[in-house]
Amino acid sequence: MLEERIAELVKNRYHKRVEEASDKELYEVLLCYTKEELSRLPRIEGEKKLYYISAEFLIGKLLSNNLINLGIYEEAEAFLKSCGRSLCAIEEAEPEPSLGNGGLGRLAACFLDSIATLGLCGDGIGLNYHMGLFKQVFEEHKQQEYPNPWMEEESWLLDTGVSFQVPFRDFTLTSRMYDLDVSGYNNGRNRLHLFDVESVDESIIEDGITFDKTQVAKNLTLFLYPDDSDKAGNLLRIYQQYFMVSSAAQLILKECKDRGVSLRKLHEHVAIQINDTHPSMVIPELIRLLVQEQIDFNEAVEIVQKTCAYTNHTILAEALEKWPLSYLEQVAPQIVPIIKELDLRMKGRYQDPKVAIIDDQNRVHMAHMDIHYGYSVNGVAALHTDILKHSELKPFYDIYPEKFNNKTNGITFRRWLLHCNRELTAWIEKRIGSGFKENAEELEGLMAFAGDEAALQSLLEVKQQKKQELADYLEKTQDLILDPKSIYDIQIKRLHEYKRQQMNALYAIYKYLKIKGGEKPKTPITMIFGAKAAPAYLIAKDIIHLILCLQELISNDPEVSPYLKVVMVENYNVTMAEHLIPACDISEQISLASKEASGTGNMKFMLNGAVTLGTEDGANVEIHELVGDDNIYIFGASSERVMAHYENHDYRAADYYIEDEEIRTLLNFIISPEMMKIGDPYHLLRIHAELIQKDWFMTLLDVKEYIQVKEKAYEDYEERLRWSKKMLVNIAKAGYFSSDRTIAQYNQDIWKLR
Ligand code: GL4
Repeated sequence: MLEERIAELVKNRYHKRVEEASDKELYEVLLCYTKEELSRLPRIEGEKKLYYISAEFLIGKLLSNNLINLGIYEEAEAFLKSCGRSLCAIEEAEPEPSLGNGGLGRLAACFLDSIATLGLCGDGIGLNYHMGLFKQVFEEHKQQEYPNPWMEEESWLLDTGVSFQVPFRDFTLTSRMYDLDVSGYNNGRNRLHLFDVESVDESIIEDGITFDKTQVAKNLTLFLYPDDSDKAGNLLRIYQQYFMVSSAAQLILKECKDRGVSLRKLHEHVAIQINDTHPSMVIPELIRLLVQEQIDFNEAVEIVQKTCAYTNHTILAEALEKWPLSYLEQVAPQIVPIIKELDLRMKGRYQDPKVAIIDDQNRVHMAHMDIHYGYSVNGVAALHTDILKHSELKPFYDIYPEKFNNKTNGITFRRWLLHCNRELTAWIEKRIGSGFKENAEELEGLMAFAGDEAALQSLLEVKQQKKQELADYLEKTQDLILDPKSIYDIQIKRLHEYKRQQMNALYAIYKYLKIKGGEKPKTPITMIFGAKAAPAYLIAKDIIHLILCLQELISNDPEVSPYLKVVMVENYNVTMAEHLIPACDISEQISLASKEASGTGNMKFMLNGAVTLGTEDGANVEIHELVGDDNIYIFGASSERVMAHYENHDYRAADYYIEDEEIRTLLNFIISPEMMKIGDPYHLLRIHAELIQKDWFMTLLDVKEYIQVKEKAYEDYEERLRWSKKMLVNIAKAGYFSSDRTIAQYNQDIWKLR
């Protein structure tokens, strides 16, 4: 069936045999075939339906993922192989939809996979950005940004023909709904609805990724907003958000009507998850639409309150959206009186200005609206939820303790193990059978092999193979040469000061100087970075510059380069992560404690047998608890200590610089003659000054312990079988971080879908 249909499609479309078609042609045929198969899956139905609204769905490439979930990957691979073709090579032809910035967007994609896999009736709702997150190119050791289109003539999108009128102050736009089928693993399907405007005009893109921000009808869905944790407020963002939630609210009410559900009982048939505050305007918008449906205002508020649940993903102040009321008035004045009324009601009840929706500067605190007018508030890891309850959102927790709950993040094992690491999957299957594919907790069964030398030895061989594959891939795609015999130490994530790539760069300087001084590591070290910086985040771009200069300096130094290599991969994205993670030995999770809400890369690495080097932050805390002290490298100041420093304003980076000679040496190397020759003095001087004078995320507080603990990890790496046991324990304990577990908990505690 599969064989005949694929051969037929190749023949009809290209008048060729499978053997003769190009990889691109075969990709298009597989796309078409897979879409047909997806459409045959039953839609998941239910009395109650979840709508997961998110401004980002970082879905990544979809072909393999769908083939796996449909249960036909092996068959397709074998057939193609029999024609002399490689499914991996064909996959390369698929463009990656990068419709998200980082963890938050990727989490939404993992969740959709798990919702369908668990057979829960739930669709995603977002925006159909024409350009995914910008394409990153390095020019003169600096990041440059270019547009990143992903929609080709043929894509996974299905035009539903469904459309809605979205009223703005100065004009009305028609939204059009495009769908992606979301397959569950051996289960039915849900959908991701992506709304678009027909009038979008890609020709208004000027130099790089700049465009006329005022032409809203032409730019509304043109770009994904390229900021992750620091989101500068602006009107376009509000246009996007209102467009998304108005379309969402109209769709939800339409589907209820189609199902014959009384809107007065909306909450019995619908749960809406608000993913961070980007979709928060769905609250006033739904109230507005319910009132239009002749429902009394008070009742509308109550209905919405029982329908909406909010997830917080960060405590970074700059990421907590606060829109000036005047901006909202300019974009969607119809929801302003509703927001004002919601605010007044709460001001009547609670005098504490910290819980006001509209503050004394007339800014609307979106999260506050979500908490007052939703029924659930969750954080994304145990530590993060504790910080929300007892510090960031304490005044709210005091009012509504029952609304607060934790949902530690998770990842889909279909993509982050079965797809990206087939060798490890086979290794596991050989030892504990295939049950772990349905029930991730079964990975625990691997603990029985912790003392099995043959198993540990072959686990090392799997890792070695993945390291070789990464080296081949990077050589082919980026002209980078890696030594597969070296330790792969990897830090991949968005570039942000709180994630502290700069601290890792200081380690590179430390090691460089040691090697120069004659202390050579037993096993060579490869430090791999991958990160995009928000285009307007200058210090983050300086850190990229620093890393790229170190890369060049070290690779041109014959004394050092056999022992140390620094590489920064260009345009880090989901596809690149799928190559890097299986090959990793040491996973860098070194954020300043309290700042990384959860992290999800940490989970992907662990699942693939990397050992974490990290702070007690986000989900690292839970990883530490699960694997125990022997199987993780922990360092750094505690979140309590860090928060106390912020509270007391008593962290002074300059003191460390002045008092500690070693720290001074490392920092001053940034502006040494050899670095200044390679790099741009303006940027190197700026990052140097920043680290001494501000260092807002306390690099210098932790850097020495970091170096010490990292050295210990490298030393332990030498004992190969003992190291392999650490790898095994990490894999065995990773089951908890399956997004299937996370979603089951969301459903049990929040959505209650069945
Ligand atoms: C983030 C957090 O920074 C990250 O720790 C978390 O894992 C992710 C998903 O919950 O959400 N918050 C924002 S904003 N961007 C993220 O990636």
